[in-house]
Amino acid sequence: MGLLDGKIALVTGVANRWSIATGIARELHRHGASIILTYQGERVQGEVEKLAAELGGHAYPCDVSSDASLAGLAARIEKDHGRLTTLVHSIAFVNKEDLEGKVYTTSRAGFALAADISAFSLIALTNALVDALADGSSIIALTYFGSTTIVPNYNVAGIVKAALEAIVRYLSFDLGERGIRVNAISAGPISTASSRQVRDFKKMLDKVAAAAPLRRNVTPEDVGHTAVYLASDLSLAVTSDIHFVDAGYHAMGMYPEPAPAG
Ligand code: 0WD
Repeated sequence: MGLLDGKIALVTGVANRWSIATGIARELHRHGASIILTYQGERVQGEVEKLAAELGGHAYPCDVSSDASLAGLAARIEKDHGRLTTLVHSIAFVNKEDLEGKVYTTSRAGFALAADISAFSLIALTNALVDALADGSSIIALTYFGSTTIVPNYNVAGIVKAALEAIVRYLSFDLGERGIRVNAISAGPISTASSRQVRDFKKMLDKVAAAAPLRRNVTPEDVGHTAVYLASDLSLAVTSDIHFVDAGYHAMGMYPEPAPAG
């Protein structure tokens, strides 16, 4: 018996095998869930279809910046599956120039784009799929510590993650009467196509591995394990929460001195 037997999970945000969503989809599947993946466009379609085939699942197009695309996804889900029990939002986008320099140089258009794709999309995706979600379902979003703290170079990405976390809380209230839980996983830094856009990302990885209580970085698989818990009936009373999977880094108030050379 798998922990997620009978669950039907829609996982967004797979771009390639390094994506956090890939680790989540693999772990949900390993514990018994049926997997439906979405891909943003033709650029990533092949990789996503490959993973879907490997997991015995399905892959459908969905660009969260398009209402027509979201409606198309909802229609496919209704026709092919009838219902969902798990929805994973693992999507973010910020213009590269807005991940450098000063926050006050962020353009109006750059801010709007980042907010639309990285935060509003959770509202849009939920609205599109709310009728497909069974009572007692679980919605899981991906966030980062730069939402509530200053992480140099994360800039507008952190600002819109703050909005995403607020959306998690408000959605949890809206959907709570149906027993639908809404939580976010705040992952530590992981090397992916998106995160490598952040200047000095490699240094961030090294700092976390040196300073975190567990003295290591985390992996998409680590995030997947927590997603299994949040998707399962073990977390039926857990909602509105930001759940850290960052080797404990968020709890540090001061960082240890680096070991002396030699
Ligand atoms: O250190 C990290 N990697 C962390 C990531 C630490 C903590 C949180 N996160 C978050 C990200 O902010 C994001 O919300 O995890 C989520 C997944 O990010 P990832 O796995 O690091 O990045 P990546 O593999 O690039 O997947 C993000 C995907 C896009 O990938 P590309 O590389 O093609 O931009 O988000 C998808 C797309 O597949 N995406 C969209 N999907 C649908 N519609 C859209 C869109 N308009 N835009 C981007």
